[in-house]
Amino acid sequence: MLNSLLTKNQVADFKEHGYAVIKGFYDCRLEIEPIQYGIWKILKILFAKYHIEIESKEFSPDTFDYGYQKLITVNRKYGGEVYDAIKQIPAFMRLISLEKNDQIFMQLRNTNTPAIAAAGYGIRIDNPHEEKYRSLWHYEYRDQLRSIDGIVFWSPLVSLTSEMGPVQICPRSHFGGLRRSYLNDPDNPEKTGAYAMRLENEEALIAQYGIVAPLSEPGDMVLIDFLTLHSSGVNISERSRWSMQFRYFSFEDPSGININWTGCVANGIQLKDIHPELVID
Ligand SMILES: O=C(O)CCC(=O)C(=O)O
Ligand SMILES: [Fe+2]
Repeated sequence: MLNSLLTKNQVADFKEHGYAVIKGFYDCRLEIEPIQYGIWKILKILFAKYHIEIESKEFSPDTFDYGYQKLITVNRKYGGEVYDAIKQIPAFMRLISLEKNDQIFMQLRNTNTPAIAAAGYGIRIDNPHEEKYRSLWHYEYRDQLRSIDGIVFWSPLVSLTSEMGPVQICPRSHFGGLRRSYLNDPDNPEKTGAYAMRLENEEALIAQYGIVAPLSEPGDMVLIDFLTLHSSGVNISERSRWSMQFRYFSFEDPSGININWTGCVANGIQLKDIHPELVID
């Protein structure tokens, strides 16, 4: 028997729009703060390691990233070290595998075989005015594979403002199915690998569906269907946009069984090896 965590309306809303915002899904004090605290401690270690003078401040969930802007101003590479480290915080791994995530996935996909995409989880740090790692328009299956019936779980660690460039979503675009992409993006030569892929007819698709960019705060969760078009907004604020993402899919959908639930970038696999028909070279 499946527990129903979402209301009928929330389920219908997700199915109709290809995304949904669930307010207050996580308990900030019990489930989110330990992650923010873990980041705060890692930052302290790096400030000491690199002799960066930061006024010492008690931990507070609102300012857990205090000093991070200074750290990356000294050397942007230190930001990469933070990025690689923080996905290994135990409290983050616990959040990913909370039973209520399984339950919400089972309810939305009407399945009892949920899976968590291996290496498909992390904590993004979208720095102000930085283009290189910004995600261009994509649908998640293209970049993650595993199975078409997947869902992205996206949850912020800071209260988002529109200046921070919240994720942009094309409502109802999941009805359009699998779409083709160019491998390279001549407009963004600094982007490489999966970051460089560019959706075919991107401009026309965005015009067709329109864009929403829901604001959310710690504890909230944005669910995004694996076929829904979405991209990173542009962060024009003064603070980095810290957000967690992980992906669930089901073991029983034929699309996943057919490709042995293989991952894409995370498995060192290229989209064209699995779906040559989706790639324009
Ligand atoms: O947070 C972002 O800017 C992009 C997120 C995204 O594409 C995802 O979580 O799948
Ligand atoms: Fe995505």
